[in-house]
Amino acid sequence: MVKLLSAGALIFLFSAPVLAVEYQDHDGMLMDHGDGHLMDMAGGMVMGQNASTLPGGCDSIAESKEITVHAGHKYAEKFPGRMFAFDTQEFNFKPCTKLTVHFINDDNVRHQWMMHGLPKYLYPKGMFHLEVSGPAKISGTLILPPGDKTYLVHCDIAQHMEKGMKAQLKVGKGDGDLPSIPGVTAYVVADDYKGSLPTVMAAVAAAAEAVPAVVAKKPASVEQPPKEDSFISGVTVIGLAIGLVLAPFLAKKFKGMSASEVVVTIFDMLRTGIDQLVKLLSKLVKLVASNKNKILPGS
Ligand SMILES: [Cu+2]
Repeated sequence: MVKLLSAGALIFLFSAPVLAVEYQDHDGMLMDHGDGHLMDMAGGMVMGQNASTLPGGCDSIAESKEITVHAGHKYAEKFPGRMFAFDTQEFNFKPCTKLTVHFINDDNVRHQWMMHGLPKYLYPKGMFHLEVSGPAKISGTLILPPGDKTYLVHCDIAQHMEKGMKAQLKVGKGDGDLPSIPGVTAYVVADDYKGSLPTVMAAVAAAAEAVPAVVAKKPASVEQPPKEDSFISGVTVIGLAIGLVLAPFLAKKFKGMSASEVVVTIFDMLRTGIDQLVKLLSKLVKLVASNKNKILPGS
């Protein structure tokens, strides 16, 4: 019983660190480099931080809001074909809102919460930007401009936006919707889900069956009486066997032909065989390529 208990305690002790994800908290570690640019040595970064300067057209801060946004692979699972996502794809705030974003990166790679289109006199390059290598938390504050406008929020790490890490933030009523926001607007480049996995597998199996039949024609053309060859590989044996089987058929076909006619016929058959093989293979490649997304889980 004591053994059992201690074993249980050991399992618990060893599993606890695995179960609990340690998030590195960058708030309080950041150094202010001026112009709203904060950084730390652990790779946390805030750009466009602005907690006090009112954008032109705002008489006062309309309201103060705090949001927590998660970023990670697991949030993309509900969007077929996507790899990364935020846990929220659409945000809406009143003009002149003071917004604090707590950004939590759940992945073990780098992610960003990058907002574009802000007034450049207040936000360098028109951006407000949180960035951190996960798993980690980082926070930043900005004051949203007045007016109805839709802002793009994305992760700018190569291919992360294209793979789904994209959202829109509407100030006021916004000014329309952005394309390819997962779950919100249609993808600009839509994935092809017409074929199902069983169809693809059946096609692959059929093609695989057809290929050896075509290949078999090649040994037929080099059909020769068995040679006194000391080196007999498996391929040689198979080739000879096929040749022997096809010999009567070829003998009939070549009956009455001159030697040159036989050679021409053999080359013709070879060419047809290779042509068919190439056609089949390209068909197979096209089929597999156009349906490769189907093999992803959850689709
Ligand atoms: Cu990312």
